[in-house]
Parts: sequence; C-alpha cells; structure tokens
Amino acid sequence: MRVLVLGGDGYLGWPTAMHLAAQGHEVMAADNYLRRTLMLEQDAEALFPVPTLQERARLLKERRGLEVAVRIGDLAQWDFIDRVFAEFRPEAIVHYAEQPSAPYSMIDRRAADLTLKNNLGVTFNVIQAMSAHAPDAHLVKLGTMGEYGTPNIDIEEGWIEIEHKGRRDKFLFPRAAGSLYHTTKVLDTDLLWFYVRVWGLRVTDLMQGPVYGLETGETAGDEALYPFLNYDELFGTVLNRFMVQAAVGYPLTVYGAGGQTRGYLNLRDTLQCVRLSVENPAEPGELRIFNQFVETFSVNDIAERVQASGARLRLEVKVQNLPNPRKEMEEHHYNPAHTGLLELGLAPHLLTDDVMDAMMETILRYRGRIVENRIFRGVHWRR
Ligand code: USQ
Repeated sequence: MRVLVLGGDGYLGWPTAMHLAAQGHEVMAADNYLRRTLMLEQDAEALFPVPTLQERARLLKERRGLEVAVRIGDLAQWDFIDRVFAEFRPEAIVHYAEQPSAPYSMIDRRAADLTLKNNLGVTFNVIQAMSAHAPDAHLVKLGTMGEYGTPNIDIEEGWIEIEHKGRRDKFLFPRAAGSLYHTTKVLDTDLLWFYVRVWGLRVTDLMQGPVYGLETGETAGDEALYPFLNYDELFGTVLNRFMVQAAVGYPLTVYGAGGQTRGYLNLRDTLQCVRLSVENPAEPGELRIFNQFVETFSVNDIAERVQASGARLRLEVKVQNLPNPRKEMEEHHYNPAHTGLLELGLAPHLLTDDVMDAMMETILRYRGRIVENRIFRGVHWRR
C-alpha cells in the first residue's frame, strides 16, 4: 500500500516509516521538525544526536536497501499538505504529526497555544486533504489512553452502550483528559467522529499508553537508525526517563505517591499495532477505536523494575518521591479493555528482565552524554 506517515521524524514516526517500508509498503514520511525545534528551544535534547530525516532515509537505503520518500514542511499549512496528498495519493495515512508532550503543553500560554493550534490544525487539514485527494483512504490516527483519564469504572475500547430511561444507545466512552495535550487528542477524536458521520471517512483512532524502548526489527543495533531517546521532563516518557536516571545515579523521580497506573507498551508493539491497523482498515463511515497497550504498571512498579535492573548491572538506584508537579490521581482504579489489537494478531513484547537490561546496557553506552539538569525542572500544572 502507499502509506503516508505524518510526523515521520518523531520517536514513533521514524521507526514506523522504516517498519512499513520493510513490510513492502511504499512509504512517504512528512515532518516539519517541530519536535527538534522545541527540543532545542527547551534545552531538552535527546540522549544522542539523531541525523535529519533526509539523512536517515539515505542511510536506510544504503544499509538496508529500503526506501522512504521524505517531504519537509508544515502540515498545518494547507499549501504543503495539499501538495503532499496530491502527489502521493495515499491509500493509508498514519497521523503522528502533533506536539506530543503533556508537560510542554502546560508550560505557558505560548506553548499551550502552539499545542492547540498545531494538533487540531493538522488533524483538520488531514481530513480536508483526504476528502480532496484520497476519499477512500484509511486514516490511522494516534490518540492516547489519556483521553479517558482515570475514571472509577472499567474503561471500554472507545465505545460504551448506555441504557437510559429504558432506551439504549452506543456513545464514545466518556473522556476526561489530564493535560491540554491530552485534551487536544479528545478534540481530535470528536473532529474525526464528526467527519466519519457526515463524510463517511474510514478512521482508526489508537488510544496509546506510554511507550518505552529504542530497538526495533529495523534498527538491529544500528545506532544511526535509532529514534530520539528523550530523558528530559518534557519529551521523555517515564520508563525511558527512569532508565537514564538510573544510569547516571540520579534518584528516580517518582511524582507523588507513585500509584498512577497506565498501560505501557514496547516501541516494537507500537509498530505492530500500527501495521495491523493499516493492513486491516476500518470500513467507510467507521470510527474504530483500539486501546493500544499491552500491560499496566504503576509508577512505583516501574521504579522497582528499574531498581532491580540496576542491581543486576551493579548500579545503585535510589528512588525519591517528589511533590507531584502534575494534577492527577495518585491512587485510582485502572482496568481498561484492550482486546481489539490482540484479535487482529498483536503478539506482545512484555517488559521482561532481559528487555530492561538490554535497554539499560544501551543507555549506559551513552552515560557520558547525560546532562543531569535536563532531568527535572518541575513544570507545574497549576496556574
Ligand atoms: N511520572 C513520574 N515521574 C516522571 C515522569 C512521569 O512519576 O519523572 C508519572 C506521571 O506523573 C504520569 C506517568 O508517570 O502519571 C506517565 O507519565 P509520562 O510522562 O510517561 O506520560 P504522559 O505525560 O502521560 O505522556 C506520554 C506520552 C504521550 C502519550 C501518553 C499516554 O508523552 O504522548 O499520549 O504517554 S498516556 O499516559 O496513557 O496518556
């Protein structure tokens, strides 16, 4: 299939582009380097330098014989996205082209404004570009488990049947996001659901939990093909951050009581889930929602596992409970359904000791590059 990967330079975008190319799809990746720009602006650079998207595409061709076409530009600008869709005429679109950080979205008015306008603006343009150039294409959109928040009932896979005063109907599962970033994903879902209803678009919305990892089938230890590994407070996800903290002897930054529970997945499983979604498209007029994670952990569980991995590798790992800079529940019920992707064939990679230790060993190779004062700044949710 012709698959257009929007946000193809990102932590998930580049591994996805490589993976789909390796599976025989014709891939084009588009990006405006927003994440790189924000990382530079915020002094939040990744653990090791990552070549530009154009350079990575050249390396992929040289070293693996795989092709990814690259277009650099801002998908929130109609002229650019219109040109990309008209030229490539995708059969499937993987949409990652959003400001991906919850803490970044809470820094100040400017960061909030950028997050809102970029995320909603790109999703709107994708819908319009599909309608203009690829009305039968299937959109695979990256949402987040954070759209649901942490309600005191089990979370369903996107939809819930409600009986009210003797009548029944099916609705989107109630959403209550915990940051402006997560709220933009809720708004994306509503926008997509509207156009699915009125224009009959085909959409899969993936409610993904925090991702960890670095290696995929396509990197095979080749560091030039690794994605960004962020360990800073803004762009790093919690397990990646804790691994880097352990490597440099920085006490693990558990926020508050540490009972915050989320659904986690290995980067390799993100790639499987996205590929399975692309290859098994939603029907016209269907908004299909999958909860994309493979196992749940609390922050304390993650900290314990990182401590144990550290002990196996002779690192002394301490834990500190910091006052929580975020506004979130620190003890709560969490039991989300997640059978849709398993039914499509997802074979999960679990967070085993071997996986932890291999990741820690890779990070230890870069220990000298870790800048400690990037680890915690305390971006607060409060006004
Ligand atoms: N946390 C800590 N200490 C840290 C960092 C995080 O205790 O040093 C806690 C957070 O307070 C939160 C949990 O760990 O309760 C997860 O935090 P995170 O930074 O790994 O994840 P989050 O900000 O929620 O966002 C990440 C991705 C985002 C994705 C989301 C999925 O950056 O793009 O949508 O995970 S989910 O969390 O399910 O909403």
